[in-house]
Amino acid sequence: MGRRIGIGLIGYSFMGRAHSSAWRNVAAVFDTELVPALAVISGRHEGPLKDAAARLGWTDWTTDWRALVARDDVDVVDVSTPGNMHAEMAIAALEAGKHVLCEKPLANSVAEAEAMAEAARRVAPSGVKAMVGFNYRRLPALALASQLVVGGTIGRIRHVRAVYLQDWLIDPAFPLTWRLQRGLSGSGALGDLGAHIIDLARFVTGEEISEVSALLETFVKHRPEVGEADGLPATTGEGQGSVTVDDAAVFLGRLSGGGMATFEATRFATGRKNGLRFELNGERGSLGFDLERPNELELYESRDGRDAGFRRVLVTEGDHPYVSGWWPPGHVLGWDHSFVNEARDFLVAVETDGALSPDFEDGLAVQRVLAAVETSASERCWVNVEPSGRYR
Ligand code: SOE
Repeated sequence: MGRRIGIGLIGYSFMGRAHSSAWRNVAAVFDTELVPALAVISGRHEGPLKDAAARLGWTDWTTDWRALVARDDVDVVDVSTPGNMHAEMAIAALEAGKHVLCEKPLANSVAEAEAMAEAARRVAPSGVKAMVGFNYRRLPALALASQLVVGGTIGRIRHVRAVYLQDWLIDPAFPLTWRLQRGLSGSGALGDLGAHIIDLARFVTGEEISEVSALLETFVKHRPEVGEADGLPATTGEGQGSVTVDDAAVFLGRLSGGGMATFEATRFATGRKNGLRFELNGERGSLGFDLERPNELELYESRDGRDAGFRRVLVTEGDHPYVSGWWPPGHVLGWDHSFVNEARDFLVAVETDGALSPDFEDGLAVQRVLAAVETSASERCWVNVEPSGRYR
């Protein structure tokens, strides 16, 4: 019998659902000492919030997130809201002595991310943990990729090639939701999708991105305004509003180890629904990953012979990262399992007062790359990224 740890979740939409499922299932999958109790969920609109609480398995609900933070039965505050609320909520929770899991990207600006990292540093000596939800690190294949690179299997990294492609904005009639408003989301495809592949590049290579050169584009500049009906977004039919974020971002980066990286993040890749592809070329080999085949890693190791070539590693063995908690070899995992694995790492770090990653310093490092990309695109020049000191 494990020990109870009370969870308070702010946000009940897409990420709120993914995180609820992770908190519900983690202790059944992994043998964690801490067992989450889904204490309370918060959101702004009572109707859909009550429905979500019942459907997602939460004991209680409140429309007042500050009341959630203040509760004695809440040990962890999970911030799964749009980015404009991350800083205020996460800092309030850390100052109240609660552990925090915050969705990505960490914040809407470097200043906010710095304040969050500073708050996390202040409370760290008392064992309070702060993690940012870059869930793709928790896919077994990408975790294995990181282990192989750090272990030297493919040698020094020459190239990172990363794309994250979606197409849900190709219709100009798609409404102006929060993700298309800079005040709410911070940026567009760049922060939403680009942040993931920036984090993966850092995680898998163990290197920083030291400078960038970028191009951003907003293809559809006006879209139907949205208001709210019954607490849910709805088109008002009252006209068009300005899109204030990028639809697509393409950028080059220099890696701190001397390699080159290219990144592409777009919501206009017609036909691509959630296409995250990642390739590394090293001195002695290469690695490839495609989210549409999430259990596989392509591995090439340079050697002589006419049968040399890429081989497909099925990352479902018991000694592969995270797999021991799940199913026998070949019983494949998917996107949502990454959130359960993330919850597991979070609980272990809290239980053991151990190191945890990606922490708010990692979130800040990604935020600095995002900001440098925006500066580079607007000023049409190369921009240095302030070093985080996390990786070499
Ligand atoms: C956006 O479409 C989105 O939902 C991201 O916000 C998630 O982080 C990504 O995993 C899937 O796409």
